[in-house]
Amino acid sequence: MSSTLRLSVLLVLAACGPTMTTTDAGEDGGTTNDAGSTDCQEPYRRCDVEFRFRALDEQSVQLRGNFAADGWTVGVPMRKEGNEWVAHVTAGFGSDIEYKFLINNTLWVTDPANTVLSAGGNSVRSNVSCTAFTCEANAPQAASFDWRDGVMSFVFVDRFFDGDASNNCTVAGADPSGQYQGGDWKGVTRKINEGYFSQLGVNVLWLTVPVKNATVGGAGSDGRTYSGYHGYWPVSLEETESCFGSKADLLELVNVAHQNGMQVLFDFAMVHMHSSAPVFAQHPEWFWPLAFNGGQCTCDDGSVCPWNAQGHRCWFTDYLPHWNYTNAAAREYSVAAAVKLLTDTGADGFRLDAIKHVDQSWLLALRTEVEKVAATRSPRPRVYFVGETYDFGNRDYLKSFVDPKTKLDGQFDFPLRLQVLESIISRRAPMTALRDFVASNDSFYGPNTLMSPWVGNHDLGRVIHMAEDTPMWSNPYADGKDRAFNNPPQVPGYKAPFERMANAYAFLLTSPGVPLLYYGDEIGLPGGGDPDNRRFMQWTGLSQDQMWLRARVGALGTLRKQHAALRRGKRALVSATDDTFVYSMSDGVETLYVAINRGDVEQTVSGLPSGALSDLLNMESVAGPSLRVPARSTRILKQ
Ligand SMILES: [Ca+2]
Repeated sequence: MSSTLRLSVLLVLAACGPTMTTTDAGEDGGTTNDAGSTDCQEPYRRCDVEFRFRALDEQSVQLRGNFAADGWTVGVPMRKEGNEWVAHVTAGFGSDIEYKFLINNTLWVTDPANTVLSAGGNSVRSNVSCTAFTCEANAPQAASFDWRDGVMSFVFVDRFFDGDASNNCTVAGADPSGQYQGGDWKGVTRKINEGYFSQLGVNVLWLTVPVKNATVGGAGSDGRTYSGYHGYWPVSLEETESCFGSKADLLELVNVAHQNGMQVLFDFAMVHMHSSAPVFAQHPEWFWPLAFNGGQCTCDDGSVCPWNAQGHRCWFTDYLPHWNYTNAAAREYSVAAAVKLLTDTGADGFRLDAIKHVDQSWLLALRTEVEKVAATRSPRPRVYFVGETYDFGNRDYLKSFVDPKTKLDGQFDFPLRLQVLESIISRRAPMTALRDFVASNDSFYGPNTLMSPWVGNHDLGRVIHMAEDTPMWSNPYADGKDRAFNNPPQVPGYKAPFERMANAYAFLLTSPGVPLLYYGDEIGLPGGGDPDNRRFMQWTGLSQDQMWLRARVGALGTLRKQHAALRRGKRALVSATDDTFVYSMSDGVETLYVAINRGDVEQTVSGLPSGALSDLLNMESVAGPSLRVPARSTRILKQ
């Protein structure tokens, strides 16, 4: 660049200070126990990044940026080498560095040798990479499973497949919908062997709680009697659930999963025990006193608050004593049991139920103890913890539990779920709203976090009904209870809801994180709220539309598996309208484009590369920069 042009750049930019970003300010210098180690997964690699600035007659030049917590305020002094100023910083693999040069402590300038600018006007180096690197402390080794590649299915064991009728349980008086229905670990193992999950691209199984539950009935809030088929009424943290088979059956499931390249997460219910649990009789002081008061609880500050508040000191109902983990002995007992469950079975992590209702000391202790075990394994694994914090709006609150080094790797992304539901499935918000949301959400939870994007789970009405021409529930938070027993919904008899579900999966399976498929949602399994949303899995008699959706989910899962950019890449926004959203996913090696039309008529989308494009999902040849996307469909495009 000529000095004349350089001068004009200086003049234009001289008045501009740095644009501070609200995103995470980066790592704090890479203090490591194993500094210099060169065997770790990409997200844990740290690269040396060099910056150069052509020297004229500056007295001093500093590099300022988001590469350190104080990078914008302190920065790094650059050293003069010949006719250039030079500085080095350390940055995480795959990170983006925003920066400016500060000249003579007065002039802020962007990098004249770099044309890439952030929206706020800083220079940007995207997707930092390197071949020589150091590893963060306690990093998972490269040969272990990279959780960025995970696609999760929530397998509701009792409701999935009955592989052994001899273990079936019955609880006297339970309503049929809340009764054990015979599904078991042998049934899951059989479906792994049959390739059911791999055909969907699923390689992570979240299994319902595997420990022994009470085999007595319990009153639900609706007055009906339920069994512990869901696993959330543990009586022992050491014994496994005999209604789901023997412990050997569980070990076999984990082994077969691993042989098939799959990971296993156990649901862990650490909020409470069932009141018939021996540990409650032996150590009543390990539990908060019963403070259930018509749904009211005693919160941390001593005030009365509802169960669903952020309190830790309330029983969910009067037969579920709530652990008091401020008691160290109680905490150590529960954490030790959780760790033993992993070490006994070889499972790969936990889905942590209702994490907001336990004292965070429990979570910190669990991470500490699990990492001690991980350090003894070769290759050292990443033990994945995904939490459930039932909050659709407060991302800061969800984030307060997330830190892969000390707490959760991620949470189910409730706020994103709301936006996917509103924009793609029930179509009450424009696609531009989804675009605006992901613009900040993709990096919101910080480096190395892995959230789980989803649309359906076991606490809400089946999502296929929100995709009907007229959504069954107008409230996006609806629990669907009004249709759980009264007039339970049937499978829709027309294709549009299945196409809208496929669009939602197209989004989820081309987004960062560990996407979740709730069992049965891949066939649009119908159902109202709990317990109707937990119907036994339908294996036969599927409609044409159900089979179409299952095949479509499988095609999307396969594309995600084949193209690292779709699972490990970064999203860039291309274009959006009320009905369409186009974005790219790029991992620095490959770029794919995802074009979603949620509307009921064909739409033309713009902003794509010019020339021939291959639609990998529909196996069609099309051409950019503008192209047509049929009603309620998605194209996944490659140049
Ligand atoms: Ca069975």
